[in-house]
Amino acid sequence: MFGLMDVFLKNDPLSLQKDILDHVEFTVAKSRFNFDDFEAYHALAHSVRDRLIERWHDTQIHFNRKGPKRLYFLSLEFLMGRSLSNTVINLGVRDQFADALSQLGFEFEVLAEQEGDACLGNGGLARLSACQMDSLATLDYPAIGYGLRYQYGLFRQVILDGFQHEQPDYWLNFGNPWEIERVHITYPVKFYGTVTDEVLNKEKHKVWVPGEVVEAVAYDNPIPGYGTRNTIVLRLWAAKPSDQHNMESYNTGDYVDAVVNRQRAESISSILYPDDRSYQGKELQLKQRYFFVSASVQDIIRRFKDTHKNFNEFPEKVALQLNDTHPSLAIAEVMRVLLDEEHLGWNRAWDIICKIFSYTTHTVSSEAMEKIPVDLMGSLLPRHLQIIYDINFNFMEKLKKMIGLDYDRLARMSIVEEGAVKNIRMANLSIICCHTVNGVSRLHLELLKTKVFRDFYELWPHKFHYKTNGVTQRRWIVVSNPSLCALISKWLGTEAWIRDIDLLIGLRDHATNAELHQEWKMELCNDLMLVCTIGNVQVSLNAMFDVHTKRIHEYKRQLLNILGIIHRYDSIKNMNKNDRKKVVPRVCIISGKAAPGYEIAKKIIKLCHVVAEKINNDNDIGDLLKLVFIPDYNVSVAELVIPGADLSQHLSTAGHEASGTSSMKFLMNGCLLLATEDGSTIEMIEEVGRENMFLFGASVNDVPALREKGPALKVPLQFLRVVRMIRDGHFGLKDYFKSLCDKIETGNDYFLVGADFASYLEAQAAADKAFVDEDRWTQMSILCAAGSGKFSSDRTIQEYAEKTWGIQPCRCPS
Ligand code: 26V
Repeated sequence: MFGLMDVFLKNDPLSLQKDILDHVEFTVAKSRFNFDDFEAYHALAHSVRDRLIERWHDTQIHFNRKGPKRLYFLSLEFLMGRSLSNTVINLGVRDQFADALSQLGFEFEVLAEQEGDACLGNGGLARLSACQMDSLATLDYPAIGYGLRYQYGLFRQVILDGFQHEQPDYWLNFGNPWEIERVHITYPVKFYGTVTDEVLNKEKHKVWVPGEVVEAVAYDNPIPGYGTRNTIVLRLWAAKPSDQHNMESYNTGDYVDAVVNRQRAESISSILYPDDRSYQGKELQLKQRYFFVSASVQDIIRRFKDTHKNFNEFPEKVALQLNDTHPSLAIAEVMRVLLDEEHLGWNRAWDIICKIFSYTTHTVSSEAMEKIPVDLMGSLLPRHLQIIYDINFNFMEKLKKMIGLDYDRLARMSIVEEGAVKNIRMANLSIICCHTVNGVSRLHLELLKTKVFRDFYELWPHKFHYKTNGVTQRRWIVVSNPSLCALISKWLGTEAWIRDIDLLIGLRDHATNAELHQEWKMELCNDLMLVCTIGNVQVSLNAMFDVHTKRIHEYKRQLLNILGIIHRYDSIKNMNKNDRKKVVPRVCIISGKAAPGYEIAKKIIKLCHVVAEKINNDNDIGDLLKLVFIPDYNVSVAELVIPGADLSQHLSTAGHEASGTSSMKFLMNGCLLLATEDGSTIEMIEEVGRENMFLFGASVNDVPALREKGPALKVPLQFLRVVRMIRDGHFGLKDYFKSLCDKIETGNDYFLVGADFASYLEAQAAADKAFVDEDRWTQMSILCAAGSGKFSSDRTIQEYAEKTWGIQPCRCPS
């Protein structure tokens, strides 16, 4: 007999081998005497999943017994990447599985390569959600993540003749061993229809009679913590046709048409929108959001009602976090359920709303704030539109009493934007209804307070805070850079930093130690892996590996990097033999996707390719300079590139990057940063010291004045020269690149590429100089890793838990 908390599955080599072979035979349905790497990966993944499920059940039982306040993290995007290596490391069974596999004749790393990435998100915001889930689990917080189970993840980027093409990412093709389909956890989600007044127990109530109902099915993805038994869940919703609600069509219409129509329901969760700049007001996109929000809210309320008779305790048991405004319909949805289904009455429902929601914004500009056309909302979600109007009416009345009849300000702060097309401003709705609004770095909060949300900040200063982003050291050091992980543990004399990142600072004590320098340099030299993947381009191992990887955006200024590379190329060409001997060889790596409709970003990708073509084939340049574009940047590519980088670039025009998180991953891995003083970089300067970074460019306070200057702005001659080279067709396609060159023409250069060029080149020269002095470079690298502790998502999550969500750890006994 097993006791309740006994461990069910054993992790000795024989048990593991048997489990894997069982899964080969019965899950994958291949003979245990004959299976390939891919089949072995699936069997392995299922054996790991069994262990995850066991822990997750135990965690659920524990949470249910203790009944803590829970955090519900609502995000439309999660960029999880691969799961296998991360899971076995967090479960603490990596070596056991690797041994068991090697006795079966397989290599763990080879099987891990079989897994595809789960790319259910665009960029920074989505990867941040994934890091935060890891920290929530590791820190034992009772949390659940909610999202959408897209059938098509972010498009695959294919480069043909230097141009980006998009291909669908049908990632579920071969099955997904990391999810558990919950056929019995389903909720109906309503759309369209009309709202009527009905009298119930002598009270008037609104009744929403929908025009369409779609079923949401739960798919659970367990997320294990590290160094704890706690395993939480990311619950993703998939759409399927509703059996209960759409029967009528069979009686009236053509049977075959009716079935085909039913299938259309599934399209709601079929595709991730690939634009990370703007919401286009598309009906399907709004449907998707409400679908996810409604299913999540029903699930949350069902869980609460399992143990509570009324809603008095709701705010003590529930914290709802909105990851940007994308899930902000949840506010109107909770309000609707409390009013129309639970009959709580406006004041009581509103009181609850104001206590449970918090919101984090991930953008800096007001143009990027989401708006939903009133007409669209009124047709798809008629009851929600009424509720939002009521919230706005109450707010406006209150506001008039507070600020008087300042109509401009009232109009700016209204949830409803008047104009040719009336819109609902989702950020205003969120600020008005949430108890806390968080920015993602200190500078970001400053910009919110003084610019984008100024009116609201003046009204409610207490609502506005910031939690500087962080990333998980489990994935970004332990999983992706095992040799650095071992080195750090050796020198700190403990592995405890994997849960307690503050210990990393201990590396500072050894920053000048010759023995550590030796080992650290060896570690930095593991570029070899990277070189192998760079493929066709021959690169020198002595070169500086200079990496610039992120979504392609004008504000992220990949163009500045490419112009710098052209300048370097041009300078080398004009050098004599002796001077060339002093050049530090460089391998420049650029990687990132452009939104499919973002023309300028796509031109930047093509420019990168034509410049690479020219430089890499110029024998006169040889090893001194190479430029490589790695296609299809995703989490797995990042895991490969980040540990191998010597220098990484973060070039956003100051004031445009809310935080930036890739810089944190590079920093932890001892990679030096060449960066503008933007987003979280400002806080990095405080942690690692200005002298250990290569900083350049206009500061956020300089930017407006520089823009003001327009055509009078001074730009260096080198800048004019490299732009001229492109214009003159030095790299071909001069007509095609004309619009790109026009964008950085003096007077038109919104992102200040020309204004920052001279200072960019100086920072590059400083990096070259530091690289030649190996001891200095190594010391800087050690100090970067040592000072990176603040940028762990463990710190971020702890701050959110204590200051925003009011939740406590709830640790499952092991
Ligand atoms: C906007 C929209 C508009 C509606 C359609 C879907 C969508 C998706 C993304 C966005 C804005 C991009 C949000 C984002 O990823 N922001 C990044 O968030 C990071 C994490 O906080 C932060 O480090 C980056 O600076 C910020 O750009």
